[in-house]
Amino acid sequence: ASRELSDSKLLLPGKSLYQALLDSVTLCNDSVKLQIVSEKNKVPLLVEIYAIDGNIFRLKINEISPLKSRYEVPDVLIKNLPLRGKLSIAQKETGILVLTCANEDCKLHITANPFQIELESKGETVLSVNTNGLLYFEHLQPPPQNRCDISYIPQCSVCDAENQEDLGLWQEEFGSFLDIKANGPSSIGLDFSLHGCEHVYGIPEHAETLLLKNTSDDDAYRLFNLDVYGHKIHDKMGIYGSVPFLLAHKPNRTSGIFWLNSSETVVEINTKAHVPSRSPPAITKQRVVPQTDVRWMSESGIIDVFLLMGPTPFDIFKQYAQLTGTQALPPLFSLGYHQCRWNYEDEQDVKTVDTGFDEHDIPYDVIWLDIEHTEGKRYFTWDKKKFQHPERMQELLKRKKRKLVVIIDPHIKVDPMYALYSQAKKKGYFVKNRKGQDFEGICWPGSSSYLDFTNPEVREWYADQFAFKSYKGSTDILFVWNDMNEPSVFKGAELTMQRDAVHHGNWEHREVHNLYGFYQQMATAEGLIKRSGGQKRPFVLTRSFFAGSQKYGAVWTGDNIAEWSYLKISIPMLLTISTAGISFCGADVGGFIGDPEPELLVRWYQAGAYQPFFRGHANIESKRREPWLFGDENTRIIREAIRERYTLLPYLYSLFYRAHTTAEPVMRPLWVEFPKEQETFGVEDEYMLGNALLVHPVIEQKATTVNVLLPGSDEVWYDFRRFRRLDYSGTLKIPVTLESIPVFQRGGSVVPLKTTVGRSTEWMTDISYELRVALDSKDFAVGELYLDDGHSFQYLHKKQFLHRKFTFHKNIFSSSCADEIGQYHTKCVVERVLILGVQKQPTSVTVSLQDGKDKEVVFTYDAKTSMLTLEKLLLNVGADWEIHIK
Ligand code: NBV
Repeated sequence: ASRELSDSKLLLPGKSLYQALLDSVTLCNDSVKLQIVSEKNKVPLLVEIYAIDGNIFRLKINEISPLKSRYEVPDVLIKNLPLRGKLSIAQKETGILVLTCANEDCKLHITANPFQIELESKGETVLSVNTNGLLYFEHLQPPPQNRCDISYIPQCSVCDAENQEDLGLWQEEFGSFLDIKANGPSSIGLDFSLHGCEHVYGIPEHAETLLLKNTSDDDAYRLFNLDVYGHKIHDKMGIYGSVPFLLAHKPNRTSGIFWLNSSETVVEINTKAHVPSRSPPAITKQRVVPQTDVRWMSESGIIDVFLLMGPTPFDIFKQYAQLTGTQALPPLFSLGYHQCRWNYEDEQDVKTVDTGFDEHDIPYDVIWLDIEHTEGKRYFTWDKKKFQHPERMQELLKRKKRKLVVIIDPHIKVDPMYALYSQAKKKGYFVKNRKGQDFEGICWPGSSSYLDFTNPEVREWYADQFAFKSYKGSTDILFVWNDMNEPSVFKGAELTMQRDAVHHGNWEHREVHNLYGFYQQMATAEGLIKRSGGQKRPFVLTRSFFAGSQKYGAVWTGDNIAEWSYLKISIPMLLTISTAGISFCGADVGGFIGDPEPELLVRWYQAGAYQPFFRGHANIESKRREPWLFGDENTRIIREAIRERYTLLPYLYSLFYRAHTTAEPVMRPLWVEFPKEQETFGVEDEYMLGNALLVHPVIEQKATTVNVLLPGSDEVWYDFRRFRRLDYSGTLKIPVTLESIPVFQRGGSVVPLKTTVGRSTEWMTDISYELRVALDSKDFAVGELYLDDGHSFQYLHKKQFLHRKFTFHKNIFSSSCADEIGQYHTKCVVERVLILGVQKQPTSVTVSLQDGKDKEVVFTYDAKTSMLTLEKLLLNVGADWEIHIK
């Protein structure tokens, strides 16, 4: 961590140095402004408070007149945040100011000395700011005298000797690297107290537990995007991506803190847990109300923080999405299985692997090409020996209704003969070093320069590179993978770009570091949309990400290892990424580095089949591991897992539609669905897929049983495969074999499935549906199905989609329209309905259709499992109908 950040640790909790000048309060149209001043340096800061629609407050703190403007993160927030309207003064006395906002039962108490803010909602203090007095703000100062000696820094006119003695604050050494800070020390920090909370989550990306840990005796969580090959587990140093969003939960409220800053950030957590007290608290002075204090510190920028008031977990997801956007709706194919390795060697290899899937009757949608497919790691090109006819190869895949993904990294080989390089060079599109020359670092192609994606003009130009006429050999089934975009710079300090490199607008790299990958994925996604004339949804996988990356595609967890512990940690990692707004996420199935033993590989496929992004991937040094290479039995079990994934696609796609429209994470921690059940708060070995399925992947070697927590005392759960009703809630020991994927359906839900699978998603368009109805204790169930053409934007522009609702109530199972606006014609039918939890054998089952006609339905009833099966239904999936059970 940078020196300021570690120095600031010396600031221990205490009385804040800052005082609010309540006389300076001004009420504006959309905000309240006031000044605060530090006792120590007397530099006044401007505080702005905004109330944003949907129970969100924004707090901005900046210098009133900085020497230069300080970086404010652009392009992450959705444009035109809906402001809730005026905040008004409810009370103003000496030293205290109370603000209320229209329509909401919210109050802000601002104390002058020390400066603190307390947020109250419906009479409850939810969160307070600067309670530990840790607000700090290094205001910009003129460079010290002796620094003027450095030849390329323009001679400074004003030098404030007093505060400028320490040249070390203006430059730092990292091994052989010298980081010269153009603006000098500029770090910021603030603390928050979350009242009543001892469970906090979020701030990916770390290979860490779901619940954030106390950092008092350990490292703070660091948010700094880095390429960490085989990253360690339980390490807080920070890996490829970062989302500075933290969620806090207690049984009656979820709240959130979104710290909008893209420079290196560290987060300290201090949880004071609930201490049960035998005597009244006043006597024992024991803490009966838990609290978590969170302290954020960033290397530079301004304090710009959003306080999300919930109160439910789903309100928090909506509020966060209101700020940063929702998950892009993925093209359907990208929810299928992806086959990747570094590298599929040549056209013949691609063809053989592709055929292998058919020969072994395993569905898959996409084959991937890693860096070796290019001419000397020049992206947008093909190795002419290995890939002589890329178009022909894609034509072949297209005929099989499959796709190709190729890797495109952000570093560009320094080679005047490489058109992309020479053009970018001429146009000045590379990041510069502090001397104003193109920054050069070592990466795969050798000496490389890095495109400055923070520049909108560069993004536009880059997007144009994906046009079919520019990107030779690309076709409309080719999609993209952005790797190494932390950015990774071999031999760089911490394997990344120097912080004093310079971007568009003269901003130093330190300011924008965590945004680099975000911008590359944005430009790539725009390129893919553009090349299709705005018609087709893109698919872009990125390794580095930031808040808002969900708008541009998918992320994966990078270079994990083929070991059981990495399979295990992938679950909390994906849950954390999901709750931070990025639903489309996955981990390399099998583990990227090393060679998984067959049992581990099988278990990883089973886990991956029930996770949002499902890709097998392997390192260049790893042995080949296509799913059929481990003997018939393992092939059969892997085939089953992948096929299960494909039958589940209607449910998964519907979940993605929900993530896209209402910001509900696809993969969710148990506590999100059971916010009042304390025993769920720390669960990270199982999760909910939507609100209907509980998944507990087997992640232990040679497991013969798993302990599954089935939460909720009035919930009913069913074994998803064996249909058995589990009249039990609490922890259940379930026997497992190598074939088992413990999945449970929640009573009260309807899960839409396909009755069989095809060779890829596109082969499955006309395959009929099965509806899996699981009754709750009141014999009720509800669920939905979303469908559209699977690849275009017509669902948006022309409302070409179907959104159906299925309800089981009073022995009638009905299909109705969930959204009248959507129109989509399909011949596809519901063929089978399985109803789980039917207490007695019906005497008759009839179906009534829209035309008023009734028809008998053939049914079977299994008393042992209480399952009613209705078959050969042939009910159009877009039509209204009712099935009466008597
Ligand atoms: O492009 C090669 C690999 C890629 O396969 C992997 O998925 C990335 O995470 N890439 C990293 C660079 C090399 C890693 C040693």
